[in-house]
Amino acid sequence: MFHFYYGVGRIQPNNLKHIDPAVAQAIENEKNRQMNVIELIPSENLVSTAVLEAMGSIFTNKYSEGYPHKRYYGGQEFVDVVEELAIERAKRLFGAEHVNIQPYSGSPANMAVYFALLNPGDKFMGMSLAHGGHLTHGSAVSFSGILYRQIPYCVDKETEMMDYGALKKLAESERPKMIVSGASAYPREIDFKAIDEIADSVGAYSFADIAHIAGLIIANLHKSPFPFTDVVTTTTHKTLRGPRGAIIMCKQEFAEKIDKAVFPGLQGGPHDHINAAKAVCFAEAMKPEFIEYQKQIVKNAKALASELMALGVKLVSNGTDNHLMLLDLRNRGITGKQAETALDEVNITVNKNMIPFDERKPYDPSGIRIGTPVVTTRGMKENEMKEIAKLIVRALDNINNAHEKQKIKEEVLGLCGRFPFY
Ligand code: DSN
Repeated sequence: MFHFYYGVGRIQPNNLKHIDPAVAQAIENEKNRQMNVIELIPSENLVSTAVLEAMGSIFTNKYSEGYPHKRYYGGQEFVDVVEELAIERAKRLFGAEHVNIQPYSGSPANMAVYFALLNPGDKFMGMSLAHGGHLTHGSAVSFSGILYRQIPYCVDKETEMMDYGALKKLAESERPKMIVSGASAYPREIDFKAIDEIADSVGAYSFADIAHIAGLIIANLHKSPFPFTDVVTTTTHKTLRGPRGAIIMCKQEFAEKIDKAVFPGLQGGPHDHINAAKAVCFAEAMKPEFIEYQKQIVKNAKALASELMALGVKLVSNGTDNHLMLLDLRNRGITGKQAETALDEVNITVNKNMIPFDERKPYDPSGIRIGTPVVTTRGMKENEMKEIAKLIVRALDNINNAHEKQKIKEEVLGLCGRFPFY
C-alpha cells in the first residue's frame, strides 16, 4: 500500500481519484476508448502491466544527469542498475556496440544524431515525407530541414518501392555528409546494407531510423542495419511495445560524440522511470513469446492487405512486407481525412497519410495508413483481419449512410469485446 505525504497531510490509496477526479476520469475514459476501438495506427501499441508499473514508479523522483558511474548528483546506486540493465539488454537484442538509452523520444534521438555528426548547413539525404520518410528525415518544417540541407530521395513511380539505383546516382551527384534510411510509412523491406554501401562509397555517414520495425528486426523478420550502419535510432513504443521513448545505438567510434550530443548537448536529466520501463521492455523482447508476437504482426498485416486488395482497395506498392500498409483512396472519390473521420465514427482508428506523388496536402491527403501491432497484441489473428478488412471497406463505401455506420460500429464493438485487455 502506498502512502503519500505532502506536508502535514496524508493521502490514502485511490489518490488520483481524490486529488484530481477530472484527470482520473479522463484516464478511465481513455482506457474504455482503447478497449472499444479497433486501433490500427501502426506506430501505437499496448504495453504490459510490468512496463506500466516501471513507468509509474518512484524513479520519476530522481535527477541523474550524466551516465552510469559518472553523474552530477548523488544517490545513483539504483538508477545505475536500471540504466546498465537497459544498455546491456539493448546491446544483446540488436547486436549493437554502444547504446545510449536516454533520449526522451524519437525526434530528440534523431536530433542528437544530427547534432553529433553534422554541422548546421550540411547536406544529407533522407526519404521524402510524402514517400514514407519521417519529419526528422529532413522535412522543411522540422529542425532537420531548417538547420540542415536535405536532399530528398523518393520511391519509384511505377513500383512505389525504393529504387536503390536512383539513390546511388543521387548520392554520387550530391555527395551528402550523411544518408538517413528508415521510414514511418513505407510498407516494404528496406535494404540497409545497400544504403550503407552507397553511403560508404561517397564518404557519407550511414544513419538508420528503425523506429517502426525494431521488433521485426529483433525477430529476424526484417533485414537488420547491424553491424555495418554507423548510427541507428529506434523509439521503444512501436513494434518494440515498450514505454514512449527512444534509444541510440552506434559503432564504438561514434559513442563519445553521441553521448555528448544527448547529454549535455540536448538534454538534462534522463527520465529514469521511463528508462526503467525500457529495461523491462527489452527483457520482454528477449522472450520467445515476443518473437511469436512479431511473426503474428506480419502474418496479420499480410492477411489484412490481401483481403483489402481482394475487396478492390488499392494499396501503395500493392501489398506489404512489414506491419503496415497504405491505402490509396484516389480511385474511391474520398480523401484521407474523410476516410479517417468515417472510420472514427465506427470505432476504427487510423491516420490519414500522404501517398507517394500525392497531389493533396498532409492535412487532407489521398491515403490512410494502417497497421497491425495493436490488434495483434490483443490476440487477433488472420480471421479477424479478414473481418476488419470487410468492416473498413463497408465504412468507406458508406461514409454518408448513418444507419449502416451504426451497424458497423456495433459489429466493431462485438469484435473488441471478444479481445479484452487491461
Ligand atoms: N509519428 C510516428 C508515426 O506515427 O509514425 C513516427 O514518429
